Order: sequence, then C-alpha cells, then structure tokens
Amino acid sequence: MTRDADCLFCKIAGGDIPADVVHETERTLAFRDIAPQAPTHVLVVPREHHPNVASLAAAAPDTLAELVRTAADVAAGAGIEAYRLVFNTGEQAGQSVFHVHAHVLGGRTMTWPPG
Ligand code: IU
Repeated sequence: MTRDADCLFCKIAGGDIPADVVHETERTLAFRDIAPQAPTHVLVVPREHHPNVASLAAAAPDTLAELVRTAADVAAGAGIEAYRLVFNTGEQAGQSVFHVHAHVLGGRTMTWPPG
C-alpha cells in the first residue's frame, strides 16, 4: 500500500485522523467534507496515495472505477438522483489536498458554470 507520511487523506484513510466515514470499500473510503458546499458533500478517496485523478487513472484504473462506483453508492445512500462529481486537478482549479478525491455534491440545484 502506497502512503505518504505527510498526506492528510493518507492519515484519514489509515485511521490516524478521524473523519465522518459514510462508506468504505476494499480500495476506497468516503467521508463527509468538513466544509460542506451542499446538503450532501462527501469526499471519496483511494486508500493508496495518488496525487490527482490522472495519475490514479494511469497507475490504477480499477481503483478509479471503484472510486466512481463508491461515489454512486454514496449518492444512492443519501437518496440523491442528481449529483455533481468533481475532481479539482491542480491549484488553479481549486485543488488544495494533493491526494486524489472526488467531491460528491448533491441535495440542491447546481448552477453552471462553476466558479
Ligand atoms: P480540494 O478539491 O482539494 O480543494 O478539496 C479539499 C477538500 O477537503 C475541501 O473541500 C475541504 O473542505 C476538505 N477537507 C476536509 O474535509 N477535511 C480536512 O481536514 C481538510 C480539508 I484540511
């Protein structure tokens, strides 16, 4: 298992830092965002450390597929039919934690384009 000792989401995935976990699979973990931007705002991460979605796709495509299934399960579990799945990639796009995570956002009407 690849972990980065300085990575916040590796620490959450490893159980070293608590989080409000809503769903788990063998290779992924889903927990509530501490600063929710919608009634449902859950982050889905792979247990292994990968900095962004492109590097995860290149290194472990099966894990990326599992992560997307987990996101769908989270939405279904919240009773949400429509949801937004966001992978901010790079600082200018709003990425602040460099361990890939899908934002699952739902429970309200979304606008487009995002800010
Ligand atoms: P971003 O796409 O990298 O900006 O998303 C990081 C998210 O991680 C952001 O929505 C934060 O609110 C969230 N988060 C968290 O849930 N728990 C934490 O301890 C920290 C950030 I730091």
